[in-house]
Amino acid sequence: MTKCVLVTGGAGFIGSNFIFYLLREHPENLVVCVDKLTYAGNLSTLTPVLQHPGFRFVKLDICDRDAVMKLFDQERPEAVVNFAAESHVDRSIDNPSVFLQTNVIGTSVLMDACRAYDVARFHQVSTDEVYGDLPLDRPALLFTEETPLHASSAYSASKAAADLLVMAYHRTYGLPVTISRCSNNYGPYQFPEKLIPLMIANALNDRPLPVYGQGLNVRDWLYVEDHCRAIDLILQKGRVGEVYNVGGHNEMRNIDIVRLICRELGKPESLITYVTDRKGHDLRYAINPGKIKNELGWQPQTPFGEGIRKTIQWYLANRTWWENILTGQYQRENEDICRGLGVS
Ligand code: NAD
Ligand code: TDX
Repeated sequence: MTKCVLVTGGAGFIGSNFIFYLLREHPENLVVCVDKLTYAGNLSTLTPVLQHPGFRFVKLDICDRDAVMKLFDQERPEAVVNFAAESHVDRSIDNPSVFLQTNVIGTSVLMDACRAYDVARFHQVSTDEVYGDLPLDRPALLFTEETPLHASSAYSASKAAADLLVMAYHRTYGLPVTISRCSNNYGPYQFPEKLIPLMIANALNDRPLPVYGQGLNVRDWLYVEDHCRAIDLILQKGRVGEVYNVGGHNEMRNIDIVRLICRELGKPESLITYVTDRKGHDLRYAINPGKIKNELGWQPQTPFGEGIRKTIQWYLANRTWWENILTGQYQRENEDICRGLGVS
């Protein structure tokens, strides 16, 4: 029987990778992608599936209550996976309010619709950033699901607020929810404002590589497809009302990532430019993925060395994709594709 899965934020980085994953692994599903097409939404990413019979695109703001209710009435989804968010920490430092609107209010609107239409599962795609940061000099310390929420930026505070709301809807209304908190993702289709694609794009254009502070901050990197598989497993087998941390024990200092990108691209390290540090910059993130491993049998499948080479190759082979972002052409293409689909 066809199962309708509503995926929000599917024109973004992880959401689009998740849609490809779902259509490949569960061809029986109908996937409805809901996206507002903010600056981070790129419909050209979804070109390979736009004509797929099991796929439909809807341009919609998850904060628009009437439109969300109408869509749920039409589609009657069985599961909702919420990727839609403002996702860039630096932007949240400049302008927190849109983060609160989409990440908190948008999540509550979606959950109200899930309640009204008896959706069997609401999955919230959260982040390890809700736990705050870890010190650099205590490598044995890792985030577990019991680590207290302790957000540092407006981005992570808005994601933490959303997580609290999700658990409150579960307790108060019995909404069948799950939450995943993943570490930093990398891979194809990541917007070139985030560390890895920004450094690849700048290096290929022989532009400076802006490293914040001394580049000693540590992130725990996971190939995007491993994250997609974790979410799918949680949807299939995860326990309702539970949080699952997702991460691959792959901690790297920013400077080492940037140096590796220079090496792989044959570019000089003299491109590296140390710039003013991010305000409130989290020192280190590191996930203990024991729960998802023990309960659901999840393990990352792509070692970092392989994933970063695949990612660099992808950016080399898909230069038009990211150059259209740098020139702004992708937003005109979004309008053209919407017109072609009859979507306003
Ligand atoms: P992204 O910025 O690439 O994509 C976000 C998508 O959401 C875009 O397509 C955008 O148009 C859409 N969107 C934004 N506001 C919307 C709204 N009001 N209504 C409908 N659509 C809207 O983000 P990403 O990196 O793919 O992250 C996806 C999710 O995963 C986010 O919730 C983020 O917090 C979480 N996450 C990301 C990472 C990471 O490393 N990128 C790690 C852990 C968790
Ligand atoms: O130009 C840069 N120079 C630099 O040194 C950029 C963009 C980043 N950095 C540093 C800041 C961080 O220490 O690199 C690290 C990674 O930065 P981002 O790519 O902006 O990611 P981060 O802030 O760690 O947050 C990411 O992971 C968790 C995602 O953007 C979030 O959406 C996710 O929740």
